[in-house]
Amino acid sequence: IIDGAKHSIRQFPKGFLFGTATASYQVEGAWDSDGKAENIWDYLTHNDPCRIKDCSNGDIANDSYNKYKRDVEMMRELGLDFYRFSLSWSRILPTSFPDKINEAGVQYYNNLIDELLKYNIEPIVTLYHWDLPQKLQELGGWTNPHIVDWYVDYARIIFENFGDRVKYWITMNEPREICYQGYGDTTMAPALNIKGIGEYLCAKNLLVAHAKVYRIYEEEFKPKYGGLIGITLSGSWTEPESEKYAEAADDVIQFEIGIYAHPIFSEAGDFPPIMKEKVAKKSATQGFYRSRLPEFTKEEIEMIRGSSDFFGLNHYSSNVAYKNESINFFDEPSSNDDLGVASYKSPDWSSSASSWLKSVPWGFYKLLKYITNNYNDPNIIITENGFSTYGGLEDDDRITYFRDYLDAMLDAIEDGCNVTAYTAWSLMDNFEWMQGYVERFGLYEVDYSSPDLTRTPRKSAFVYKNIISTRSLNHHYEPDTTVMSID
Ligand code: GBH
Repeated sequence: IIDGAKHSIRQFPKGFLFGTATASYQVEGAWDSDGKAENIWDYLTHNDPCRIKDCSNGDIANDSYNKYKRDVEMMRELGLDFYRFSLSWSRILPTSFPDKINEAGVQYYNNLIDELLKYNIEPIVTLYHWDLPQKLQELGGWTNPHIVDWYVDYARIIFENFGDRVKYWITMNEPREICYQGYGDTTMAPALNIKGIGEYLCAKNLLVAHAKVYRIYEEEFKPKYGGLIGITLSGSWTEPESEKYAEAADDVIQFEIGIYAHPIFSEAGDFPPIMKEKVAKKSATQGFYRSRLPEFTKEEIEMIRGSSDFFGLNHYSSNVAYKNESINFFDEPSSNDDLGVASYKSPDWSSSASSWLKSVPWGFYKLLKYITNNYNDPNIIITENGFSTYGGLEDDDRITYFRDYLDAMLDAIEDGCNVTAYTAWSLMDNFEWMQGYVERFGLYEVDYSSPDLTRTPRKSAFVYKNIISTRSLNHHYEPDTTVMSID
C-alpha cells in the first residue's frame, strides 16, 4: 500500500487539522524581562553553560517574547489551523505561587492568543513544557508530593486568565522525558541522575498533578468554556528483532509509554502490571524494603483513569529490541535495569542530525495501531513529529521524512485509527535543549547571527503549506520557493 500510495495523491479526511508547535523556553527568550523569574533551564544553562553542546542558552532564543507578530505572520503564510505553544510558569508566577501574578507575563500571552485568534488560528496551549520554576526545584520539584497543589494553583490561574479564549489544553509535555531524563539521567534539566528512584517518584506525582488539573478543568471550567484538556506523551515504536523478542519489545513499550498511558487510558488504570512486577522483584533482590515504584491510592487510580480528552502523541522514531536481559553497566538500580531489555537503531534507517532520530515511518503506523488497540481507541492528536538537520534552506531530507510519516499516518487512519490532527515540530528553529542551536527542526530557518533573528522559510515550509492548502499529500509536488506569501 505504502509504495503504491507514493504514486498517487492522497486526501486527508474531512475536518483533519494541521499545525506547528514550539515551547516557551525554546523560543521566547526574555529570560529575565518584566519580572520573569528563573526556571530550571535558566539555572542549568547559566551555571553549567557547556553542558549544552554549543555552550548556548535560551536567554534570547528566538525572542518570540518581542517577535510574536512575525511568528503569527509565518503561521498565516503556512495557512495553519492551529498553533501549539507552552506557557512559562515563572513568567506568570514569579514566586512560583499564586501570591503574585506578573501582569506583564499575562499580557504577553494575551497578546499572542489574541493575535492568533484575529487570524483564525486556534491556540493549543501546553501548561508545562519542562521549564519548572527553579525555586520549586529546590523544594524537590516533581519528587515532592506538594507539587500537586502548586501545579493545581498555577493551572487555575491559567484557566481563569485564558480559559475564555483557549479551547484546547495540554497539561504536560512528555512526562517520560521530564522524569526519565531529568530525574533519572543528566540529559535534561534538572539533570539529577537519581536512577530507579527519582524518575519513579516524579512519574507518580506528575500523574496525580495532571489528573487533578484535569478534574478541576472538568468541574469548574468545562461547563463554562467547553474546551478539551489532555496530556501529551512521547512514544517511540519498539520492534522485536525476531519473534523471540516480542515480549521484550512489549516490555519496552510498557516502561516508556505504558508508565503514563496505562494509568490514564487503560480500563484498569494504575501502572502497567508488568512494570509493577519487574520493579518490585528487582527492588526486593536489591535489599529495598518496598518497591522503588511508588503505589497509588485507590482514589488516585480512579482520579487518573480517564483523565484525558484525547491522546496527545509526540512521535519521532523507533528502536529494535534484541536482548532479553539487563544492560546495567553501573551495578545500581535504574529503570533500564528494572526493564531488562536492550535495543538499538537499525543502521539501515536514514539519519537526521540527532543521534536518536532515524526515519522509520512504518514504526509510526505500528505505534498508532498499538495505541488504538490497547488504550480504548482514543482520539489521537499528533502533537509533535519532525526531523532535524544542521541548517540550510534546501531540506529535502526533512520533506521526505514528513511525507513518509504523513503517508504512514494516513494508512493508520484508513485502518481505523482515530487521528484527527497533526503538528509539525517545529514552526522554526529553536533552542534544542542539550543540543543548543546545533540541531535544527524548523520549517523556518532562524539566523541567530542576524540582529533581528531573521526567519526564512525552508523548502519544507512551502511543501507543508501546499499539503495544508490542498488537504492532500503529493510526493511529487515541487514548490516554487522564490516568494512566500499569505493566501
Ligand atoms: C520533543 O522531545 C520535545 O517535546 C521538544 O521540545 C524537542 O525540541 C523535540 O522533541 C525535538 O527533540 O530513541 O531511545 O534514543 C522529544 C524527546 C528525545 C524522545 C529522544 C525520544 C529518544 C529516545 N525525544 N528520545 S531513544
